[in-house]
Amino acid sequence: MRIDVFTIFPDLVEGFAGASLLGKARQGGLLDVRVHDLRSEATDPHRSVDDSPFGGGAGMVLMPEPIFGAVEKVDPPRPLFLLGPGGRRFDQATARELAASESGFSLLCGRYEGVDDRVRQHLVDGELSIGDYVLAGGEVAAMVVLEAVGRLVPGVMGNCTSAEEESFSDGLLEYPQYTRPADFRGWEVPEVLRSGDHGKVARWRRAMAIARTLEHRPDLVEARGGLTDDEVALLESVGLPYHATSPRQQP
Ligand code: JCQ
Repeated sequence: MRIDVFTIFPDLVEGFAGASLLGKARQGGLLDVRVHDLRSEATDPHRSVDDSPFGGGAGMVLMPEPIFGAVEKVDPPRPLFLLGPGGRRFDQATARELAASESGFSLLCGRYEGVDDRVRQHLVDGELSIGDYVLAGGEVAAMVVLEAVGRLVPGVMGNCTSAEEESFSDGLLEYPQYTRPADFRGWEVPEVLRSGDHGKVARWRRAMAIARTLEHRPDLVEARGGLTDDEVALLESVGLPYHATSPRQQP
């Protein structure tokens, strides 16, 4: 899968894409991440990428020429997304969609007080936001998208099952994990995990995932339509209380 990134900080994004999981996926030929420097397409001697806003006001705006120039030079895979706080929320479902795309996609990192609106109107296909906060630039957001999508591309994760089993794959938080030692400073690993009873372990983990999600992220339980009767029964069977909010349609 090819992913092109347009930025005024190519070294930052390049360093990230070359390290760890993404770097290995790239070396293995599974991911083709191409980082492009917007400044290299600046048209003036000072290689400017920003200018003051028409109509006045504080700060700077990313100019259209370097952006159109950089994008048109390489004809990147589309859709091309602008990263900024005004975009559609990037979540795990979006990551899954993007990871499933054959031809890939591209990311444009916004910056300063904004981007000349002609970029939004005539160049990009959509806008993505990683959350309701304002960053100095879209680079960190682009790296979030790269990592969340990259790890879902088939073959990228070493352990093929773990991406699937993990948090959010069925709308629940993860169950508690433990490793050695069995007793750390007097805090013991739950007995069930050392019992060797795989069925019992699986039920306990499922119950804990449900209980944790109810406790910390009731919005996620709501989003999947509440709990099934079986899930409520499972919670009760391991001695975890359940206070119903709204009933769920039985599958
Ligand atoms: C991304 N959530 C927040 C900052 C303007 C498009 O124009 C701008 C882009 C940025 C950088 O992105 C974010 C962001 N997701 O701030 C200002």
